[in-house]
Amino acid sequence: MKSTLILSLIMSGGGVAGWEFPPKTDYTPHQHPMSDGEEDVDIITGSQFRGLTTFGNLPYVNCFIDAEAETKPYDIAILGAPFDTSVTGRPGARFGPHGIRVGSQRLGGVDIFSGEDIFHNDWATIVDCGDATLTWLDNNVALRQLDKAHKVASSRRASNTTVSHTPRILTLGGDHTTTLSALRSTFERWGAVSVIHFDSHIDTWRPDVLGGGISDYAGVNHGTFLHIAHEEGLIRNTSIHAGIRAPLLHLKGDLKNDKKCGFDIVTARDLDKVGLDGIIGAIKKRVGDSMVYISVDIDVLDPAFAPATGTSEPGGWSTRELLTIIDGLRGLKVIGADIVEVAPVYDNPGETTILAAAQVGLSLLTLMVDVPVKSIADRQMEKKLSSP
Ligand SMILES: *[C@@H]1O[C@H](CO)[C@@H](O)[C@H](O)[C@H]1NC(C)=O
Ligand SMILES: *[C@@H]1O[C@H](CO)[C@@H](O)[C@H](O)[C@H]1NC(C)=O
Ligand SMILES: [Mn+2]
Repeated sequence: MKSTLILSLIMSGGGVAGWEFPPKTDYTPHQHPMSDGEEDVDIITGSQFRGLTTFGNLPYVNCFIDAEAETKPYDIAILGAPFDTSVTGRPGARFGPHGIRVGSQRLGGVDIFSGEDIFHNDWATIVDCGDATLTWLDNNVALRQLDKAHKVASSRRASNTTVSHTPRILTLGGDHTTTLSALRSTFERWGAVSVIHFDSHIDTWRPDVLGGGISDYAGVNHGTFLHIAHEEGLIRNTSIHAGIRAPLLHLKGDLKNDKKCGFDIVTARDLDKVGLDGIIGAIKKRVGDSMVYISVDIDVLDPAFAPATGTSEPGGWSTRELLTIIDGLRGLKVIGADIVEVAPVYDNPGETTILAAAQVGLSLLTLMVDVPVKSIADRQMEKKLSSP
């Protein structure tokens, strides 16, 4: 206990402006027995409710300040993207990162299904970078800020360089437009990847079909970002949507365009026909052994399980079904992921949506810890080392 305190004092004395969250690396949800002496009264460890609210009580690192990020390297980082001004339905997802962190406070311990304790794994340092600074007045500027936040956070030298030099990021949205910035960044680090897109909507609408009729500015939104990602060459034509059920704007045009963007579709009701293993199998078959980015729009869940979102569509999957499907994707090379469209103001007193979103986050982190992935930088470095 004492050594942790001293270490944190040394670390916070590095001349970095600003303030420091309490160290939480020794986090454990268990209560410790204490003796009567003042010396032994524990005010550092042993509570899931202490300190300020990071994802799963992970340590906070300001990944955007060089002096701080360079002294506290990480392999996987949580990054909040508080942005919701490109939505077609209810706003409110700018508070998603905060909500998901609140829902994550009791995460941790040994997973009863896998036997793993992901926050105490044997190689990866996982941290919470806090939120990117995003203006709420201009979407173009905000996306440029988010592009940069992703590029900077993923450019840091990783903690365990024997595994990879490139940290991976789990983003907490934000409306779904925020995924575009993540994909621009992953393209630089890993190249074009397959996208596994959990959503009730296809989100590949052409900007001139959805919003672009009004202005170019309006054409960049949470229903067109996957089309833009395709046009920018960021994603492979081995991508797949899962959980689709929302209406289309044009039956033939939308589906043809969706295929052109590289997507195949698993609908919400396919689950009734092929079962969970069938869905998992279809996703795995589609992406093959390519590198994947997993994007989870919380509206893939039925509104009964995730009322707190902007464009709810009845008839979706349950939380348990979604978790089983994501956990079934073990073995895939996940280079990044996100959970988006969580708008906590519509949640209920039981916090149904933010608890589900946090649990999905844990499953995504588990996929990332389970399978390390070599980045372009890693391959270049290996090449340099092997050539005389
Ligand atoms: C780095 O990862 C390797 C491979 O998983 C592991 O053996 C090693 O203990 C890790 N190093 C640290 C400092 O965690
Ligand atoms: C997918 O892309 C590859 C090259 O990246 C190309 O060879 C293939 O024809 C494409 N498939 C479809 C269906 O567009
Ligand atoms: Mn979406």
